[in-house]
Amino acid sequence: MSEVLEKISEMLQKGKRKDVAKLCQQAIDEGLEPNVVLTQGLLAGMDVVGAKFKANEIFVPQVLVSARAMKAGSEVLKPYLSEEGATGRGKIVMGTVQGDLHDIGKNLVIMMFEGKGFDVVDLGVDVAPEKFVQAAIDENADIIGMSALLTTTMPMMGEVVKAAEEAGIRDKVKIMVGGAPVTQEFADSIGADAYTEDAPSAAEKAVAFVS
Ligand code: B1M
Repeated sequence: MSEVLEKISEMLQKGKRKDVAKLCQQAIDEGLEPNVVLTQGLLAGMDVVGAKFKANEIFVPQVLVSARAMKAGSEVLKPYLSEEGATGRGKIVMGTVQGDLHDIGKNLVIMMFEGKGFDVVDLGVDVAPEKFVQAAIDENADIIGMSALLTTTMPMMGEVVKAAEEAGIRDKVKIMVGGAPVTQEFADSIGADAYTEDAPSAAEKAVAFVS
């Protein structure tokens, strides 16, 4: 692997926000693909952070500084991940489900949606089912996108599907779900229209829905 990618991963693990941002720009300037910088630099570092967190080798404060470094790096990559001139593809309301505060994946997915020319309304984290549905109505959205990182909050995705049915908008919006613990099987069980494993495939799927 390229040295700069290893360095990005390492600095992300250490939570060195400014270094991560600088190295991401350096990687781009060296001609590396933005997607490669994202997956093999930033996300590779975040994987290590996740494994250490699980093993109780690091704790919430360290994870938070790494999360901030991830954000700083993503911001640098954002313009390079966008497709030139892509606009007006459709509208997406997107958020992390109720009870869940993880937003790194959500933000990445939003970045990819925007890169494909979608207009995205970011509802933030800890979003109640009614809020997703009301926003979809108010914004006349084509798609509701949800992210969940906790096994305990995944069921809220099913509540959003139910709320959309009750509000009479289920046939007007596509519902997309994702996040580390979410699976295709789970998405099928709650009646979502799509599950995708990562942010780029979420954006591809969204394009397919509005095409
Ligand atoms: Co949390 N956390 N966390 N955490 N955290 C996990 C999720 C955990 C797996 C860690 C572990 O134990 N190994 C574990 C969950 C266990 C479980 O549910 N079974 C966990 C826990 C337990 C907790 C707390 C309860 C810890 C505590 O307080 N004791 C707490 C819960 C707070 C809450 O939400 N109520 C908590 C808190 C936190 C921090 C605040 C410290 C921080 C979040 C900071 C932030 O988001 N701003 C944090 C982090 C960073 C993690 C890990 C380490 C990394 C998550 C991440 O950002 N990954 C995580 C470990 C892990 O996942 N391996 C962990 C990178 C991100 C890009 O991936 O979000 O999966 P992800 O997104 C991917 C895909 O999933 C997909 O695209 C992205 C990549 O392309 N995707 C979609 C995401 N959304 C999509 C939507 C789509 C399509 C694709 O369509 C719409």
